[in-house]
Amino acid sequence: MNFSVNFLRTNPAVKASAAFRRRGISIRHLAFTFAFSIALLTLYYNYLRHTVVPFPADVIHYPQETPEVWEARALQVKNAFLHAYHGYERFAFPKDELCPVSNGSIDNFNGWGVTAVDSLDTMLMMGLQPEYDRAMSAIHNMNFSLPINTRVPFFETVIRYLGGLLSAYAMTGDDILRTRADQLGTILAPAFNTSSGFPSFSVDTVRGTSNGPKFGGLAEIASYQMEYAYLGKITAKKEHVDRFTAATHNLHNAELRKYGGMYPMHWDLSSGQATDAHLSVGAASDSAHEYTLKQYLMTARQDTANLEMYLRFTSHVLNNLMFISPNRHLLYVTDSNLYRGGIRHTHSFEHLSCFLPGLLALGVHTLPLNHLEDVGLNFTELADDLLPEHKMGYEELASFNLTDLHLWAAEGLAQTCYLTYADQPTGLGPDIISMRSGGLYPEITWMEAMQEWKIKGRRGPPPGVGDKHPWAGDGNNTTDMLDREISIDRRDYYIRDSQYQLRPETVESLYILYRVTGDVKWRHRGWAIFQAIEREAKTPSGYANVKMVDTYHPEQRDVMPSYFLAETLKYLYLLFREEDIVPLDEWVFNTEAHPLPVFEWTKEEKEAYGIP
Ligand code: DMJ
Repeated sequence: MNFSVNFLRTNPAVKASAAFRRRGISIRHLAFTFAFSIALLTLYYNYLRHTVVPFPADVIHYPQETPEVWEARALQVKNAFLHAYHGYERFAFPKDELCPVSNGSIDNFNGWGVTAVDSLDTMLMMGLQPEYDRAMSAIHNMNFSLPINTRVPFFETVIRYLGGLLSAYAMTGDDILRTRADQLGTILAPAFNTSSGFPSFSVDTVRGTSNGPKFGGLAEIASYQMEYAYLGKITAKKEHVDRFTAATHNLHNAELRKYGGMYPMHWDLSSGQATDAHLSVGAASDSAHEYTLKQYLMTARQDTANLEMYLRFTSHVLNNLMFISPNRHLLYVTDSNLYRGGIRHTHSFEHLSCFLPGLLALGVHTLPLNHLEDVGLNFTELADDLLPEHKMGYEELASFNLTDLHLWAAEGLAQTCYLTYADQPTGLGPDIISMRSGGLYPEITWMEAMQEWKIKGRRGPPPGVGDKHPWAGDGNNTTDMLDREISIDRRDYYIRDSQYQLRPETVESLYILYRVTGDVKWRHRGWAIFQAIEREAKTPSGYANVKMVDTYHPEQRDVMPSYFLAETLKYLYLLFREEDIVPLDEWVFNTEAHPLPVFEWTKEEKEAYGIP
């Protein structure tokens, strides 16, 4: 009893309640005040906050270096390539990839020496004749033999090997490269033995049979059109041409009404229709979207079906998958999926998605986005067979100058890709981050912010586009967990996968943006990334994936993917070269950075192959 009395006397809640009562404040008053505050907060976060916030830019000075400085930087990239390739030759060739920490090797892509084949055109661009000649002697002896029951992954083999052979052929006209490409394209063809004509995951090249699940990821079933089209062109073989025309036909006729005109991630290889509603430009989807524009450009802008697909996919992304982060107003692209009858966004932002800004910039450079009637299209009519909300989205996009809009999207996204590197103590970018959005944080789509920016008189740069400094209060040098959490919170994202995998997508976009805009800031950002690679990823024999980019002195992983030589170093080299040695109007990069030449089908070819 005594205990209860004492408890009531000393309990702070009871004391506070008595004090309130003495002042004439009832529980109802308190409840009302509480509810009113919650309502105000909700209003603030969901409406006022993003209607009153402007989207200011930081003032950042990018020095105008002399051409000699940039050429010297290109030379440093060439030396990095030589370091990596010589390490591969010394410790791994003729196996697929070098293990750059242990000086071992690994056969992870059929064991045909993928690093050598993937590197051919980079060597040609860099003028590395001795290395090229040594690689070519292996290609002369290559017969693609394998033990029975080996599964050859179709997608990776096409983009790395076939793309590498075709690109080197385009640059040299050397017949042996065409012969090897033809042989490879032919032994991979059983992959197409599905009812839909979309390729299966892998091929047993000895038995001539296809393998793999009944369902395929979008990127894997729809990223070979460029390679097979060019292979058909240079071999004059209808069977190769048929592969890419079937893909275009399948994709163009797929039922996309409920997906807003964008291709979802998973497909049934029998019916040729999508099996989920997961919309993404990241892993398992990326290059299929990329090939819509690139196939159109490579075949001299004749293939309107691919142009339509590109415009539908980018329109859906601009309207529905791009968001602005709450504090720093970072522009990013994420995924959506159906969840309990509604649409949910993950707010993940993948390094793999960082190809998108480059693709958008390439579209700006090559397409008459504001005069699509010149290429026989009407922009808003592209949404005629979509749902009314999607049609409205097209009309909103059309209320802007489309060229400006696509370029702003490209610039804002590329800046965020770069900042995910610059924000880290290593200067290297994580593989996946999660943006703060939803819940207490407002979920602001980019187009909502753009409409508001327009209504308010277009003051300052468009949302997410103005220059931004890297995150200074990175919280990494504090052991106080709360400080760290607060800092990360204000940074607007946390890191979900902290590995830097030597991937190319960010520097690829920096390179294309530099060529399209001529703005040196893209070069400076690329230079910062190259220096970080030299500092953190270099090993005595090559370059290695880096484990935790958000820590000081991270460990390295014993992996050097062939795409580091085929793509990452190539794009950095091209970014710093003064001379534009791969003009974007004459060459189109496949998804593994192998440039293929723009070509036109002749009248006879069109008739023979049934190309419209
Ligand atoms: C590369 O092999 C290709 O760019 C592919 O399309 C996806 N990503 C890897 C590198 O990140």
